[in-house]
Amino acid sequence: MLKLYGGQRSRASIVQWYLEELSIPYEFVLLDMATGEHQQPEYLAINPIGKVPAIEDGNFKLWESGAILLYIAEKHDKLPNSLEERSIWSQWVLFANSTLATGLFVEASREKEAPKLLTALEGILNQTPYILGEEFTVVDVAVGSILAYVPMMLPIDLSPYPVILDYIKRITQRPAFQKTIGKG
Ligand SMILES: N[C@@H](CCC(=O)N[C@@H](CS)C(=O)NCC(=O)O)C(=O)O
Repeated sequence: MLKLYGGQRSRASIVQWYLEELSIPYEFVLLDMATGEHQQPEYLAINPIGKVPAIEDGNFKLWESGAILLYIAEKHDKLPNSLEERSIWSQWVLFANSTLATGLFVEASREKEAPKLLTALEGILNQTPYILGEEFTVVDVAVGSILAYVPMMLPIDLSPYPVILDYIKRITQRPAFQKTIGKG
């Protein structure tokens, strides 16, 4: 069975959300990050960078939540066939984990970056219910998790972005979200 390594309230919940969406059986290996279990040789053999999440799928090891999301999507035939379409999906997952997460979470750049990023996403989500169109995809797990963290933990006023607020409401009501990130 796939093993997902994470800490309490960590980004492992993003991967866990997607595993629950696809009803994939997994074992959640909870590391005691407060005592530095993620820095111990046993875990560094899985992720030498010493961060969570990481997975073990048989003998295969993988870390970085975005890479793990795309691996799970591909393994379960959820990615589109054409190179161009698949690249658009990667674009969004990378955007979520780099540009969006940095722009919202890093305090020093938040004031400058957050309005630009949120205004762009407000426009995109005004066209369709999910990032890539009518259907919920792994891209919504990547982008949606970062957006859903905003009201949970960041001092960002989302009231100028009613479409984003509506999107957050839509994705956070999903049972798989409630069972994972939504559990707190
Ligand atoms: N970009 C990485 C971020 C991983 C990350 O920063 N994880 C945090 C927990 S949410 C961590 O392991 N922190 C422990 C540490 O830095 O010692 C991903 O999305 O997987």
